[in-house]
Amino acid sequence: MDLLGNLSPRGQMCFTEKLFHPVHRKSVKKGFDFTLMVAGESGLGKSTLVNSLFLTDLYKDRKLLNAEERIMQTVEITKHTVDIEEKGVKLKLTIVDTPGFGDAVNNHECWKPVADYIDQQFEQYFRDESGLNRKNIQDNRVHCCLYFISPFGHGLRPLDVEFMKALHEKVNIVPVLAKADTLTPTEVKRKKIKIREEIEQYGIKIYQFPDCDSDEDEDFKKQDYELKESIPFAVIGSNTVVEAKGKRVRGRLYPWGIVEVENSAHCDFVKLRNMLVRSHMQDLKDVTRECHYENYRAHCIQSMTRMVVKERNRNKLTRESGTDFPIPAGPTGPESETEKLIREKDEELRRMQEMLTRIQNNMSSQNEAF
Ligand SMILES: Nc1nc2c(ncn2[C@@H]2O[C@H](COP(=O)(O)OP(=O)(O)O)[C@@H](O)[C@H]2O)c(=O)[nH]1
Ligand SMILES: [Mg+2]
Repeated sequence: MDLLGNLSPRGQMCFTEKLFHPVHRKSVKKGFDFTLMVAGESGLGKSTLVNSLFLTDLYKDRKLLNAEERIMQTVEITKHTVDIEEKGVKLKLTIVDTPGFGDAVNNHECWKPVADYIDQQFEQYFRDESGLNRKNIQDNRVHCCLYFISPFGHGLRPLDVEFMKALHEKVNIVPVLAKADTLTPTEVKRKKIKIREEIEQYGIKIYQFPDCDSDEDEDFKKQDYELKESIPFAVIGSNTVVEAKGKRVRGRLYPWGIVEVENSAHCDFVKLRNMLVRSHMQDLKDVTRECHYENYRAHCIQSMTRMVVKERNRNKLTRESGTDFPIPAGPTGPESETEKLIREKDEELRRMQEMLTRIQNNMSSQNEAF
């Protein structure tokens, strides 16, 4: 069920099997990597929540923006890494924050920098994977994106729909209902139902928890059902420790009482944390690799192949018609702008062809190994 448990949500190797698998034995020793992104409107408590989730002050050096900067601001992406330990297993967690979204007057395509960031990580991985040194690849692919929904609206806002739809094919989206302490339990319940209905209605593909087997015990089935019904997870964040019933807890102190972040009667914080770093971390990584990254890779290979074929045909045609370009810069004069462009294009084409050959070789050697 957890990082050291035996549950295999999508029917892959269970964890103990993985422990004896050479690759995974190495992972346990070395630790795991996981990249979590937070996105959503500014001021909904994203930075506070990631701090609460991993108990470190990631943002102690942050500077406040002046009015002018707020208006001009585009999405600014920051990355932090924390090392945490779950039952003796090391986890290197990278958090990608998208602080400014929704702050600017013009929010047109405000999801674009976030989508580009995710693509850039895929691109880097794709280059490394098809390159010569494939042994020590740094995996910066984003495994999960917590999308913050405002508790003050009536369900999803148009920007939420646009944002999630722009990302849902690239990353595992887990929606959260922000600042749940501003809502009564009945309101939380109603909002969750409405948001789930709207997600369905607008065709947003959020991360799907894998179904549990029919032969699982009743307790486990109940937990699984409750997890699915928690979507969007109602969360509360706090960076302060307060005293509640003689115990020091992470919470928010109000004139009428204390809201405890880690009290499951107050919000879904613990459920979310367990889901992320225990029960579903491996599945989130598997879906990233098998679905989102695979889509990206297939798309890349397709467009590269198309370009190579097109270029080959063009070269064939020019050769046949005998109107070949005088490409190389001769010793007689400097290279013209057009010649430079053609040369650069040819070089890129050559690199792509090499990359395609390497990918094909890798694929055939992998196939032979099985
Ligand atoms: N009521 C309430 N306020 C919160 C919560 N989390 C954060 N805040 C407050 O909301 C403000 C914005 O928080 P911040 O984490 O900077 O939001 P971000 O812009 O989404 O990163 C701060 O004043 C926080 O103290 C919460 O769960 N409930
Ligand atoms: Mg922030």
